[in-house]
Amino acid sequence: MVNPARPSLPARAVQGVVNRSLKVLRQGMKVRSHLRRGERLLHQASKVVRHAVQRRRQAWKGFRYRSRWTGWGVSMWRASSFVAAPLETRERSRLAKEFSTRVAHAEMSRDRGCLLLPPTHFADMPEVVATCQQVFEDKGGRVGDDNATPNADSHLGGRRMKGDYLRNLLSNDDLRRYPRLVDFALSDAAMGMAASYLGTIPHLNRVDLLYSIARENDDKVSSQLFHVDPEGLTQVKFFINVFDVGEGEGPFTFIPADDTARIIRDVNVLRQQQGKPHQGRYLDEEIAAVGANGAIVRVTGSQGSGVAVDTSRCLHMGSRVRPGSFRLCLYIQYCTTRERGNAFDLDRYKGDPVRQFAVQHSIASAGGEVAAPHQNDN
Ligand SMILES: O=C(O)CCC(=O)C(=O)O
Repeated sequence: MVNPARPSLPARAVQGVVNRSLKVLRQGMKVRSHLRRGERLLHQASKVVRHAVQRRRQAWKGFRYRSRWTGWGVSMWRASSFVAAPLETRERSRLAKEFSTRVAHAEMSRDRGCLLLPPTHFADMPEVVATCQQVFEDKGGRVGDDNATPNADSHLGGRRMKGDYLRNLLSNDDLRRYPRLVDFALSDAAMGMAASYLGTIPHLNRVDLLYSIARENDDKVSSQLFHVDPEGLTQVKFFINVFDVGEGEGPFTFIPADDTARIIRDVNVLRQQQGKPHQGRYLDEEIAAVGANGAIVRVTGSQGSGVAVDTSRCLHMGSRVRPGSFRLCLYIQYCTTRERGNAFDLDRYKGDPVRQFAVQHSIASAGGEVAAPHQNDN
């Protein structure tokens, strides 16, 4: 007898297949939602890790920055660099003493952290300036080009910095093509000044041509605002004007080290009173608010004029170029710490212990982008 309530065999078979398919589908959906949840969790976890790393980096940067202005911080950073390479550190400072007493050079003021350089300061400056001008022309730069705006001057290459108002024109290959510029950076008169001030044979970190043009906007960004550089406790940079520089060309502008120490202290107090957070850039209004406008020095002057300045200790800014103008600076950086910079031709200075010390670590950065945090938005 056939049970009328019971479905037929084929119907039951179809039902079974449908039920099993639905079960597989439900399980599939469950797995998918688990996967989705897993993906979300992974995304959240990586966000947390990224933020933690970023916060740590920020805190470390803040600590490094603030500790430099305290007595204990200076001692700590000095000790740590000695511990990292005790023999090399000792040999560098021994050699610096011997070198800077042997060669003729001018002295940067230790208190002020700077020395203004008239165009006649270095005997070989006319030749150095002529080389810089030649390189500029070879790269497509036009002297007397009053259309040097970000759009009109796109014929000039170089690494563009943030805001597109400042470019580094020279590559490592350029420096090999024009060895005169590195030779000048390592000359007795230039290196002697840096070694004597820093008390060590420094690392020659960068030799470049800084090309500054007007920004389309009038607001000030990045290195157009006062700041101190993050590399080491102390360093020396040369900014040499390759063409005449007046106010319109956005001169390199700085505040000597003793005034800087006071200004940073006063602005930090002011910020605390106003409940503002710490930041590495100092606004013109803040400098004015602590009565420091009188301490500002603008490096205007004819071609070949410039400054040797400790940008780790002196607040500085520049490149506030007015429309229709541009500025070209020979830029040389000597560091007491190992930084990412140019890769120089080591063979050229073989057998000369002072120059060898200055360039020996530079090759480690071959092929990499140079670090220029001070010219970026940090
Ligand atoms: O553009 C300038 O003159 C300033 C550059 C600067 O801040 C730097 O190289 O440290």
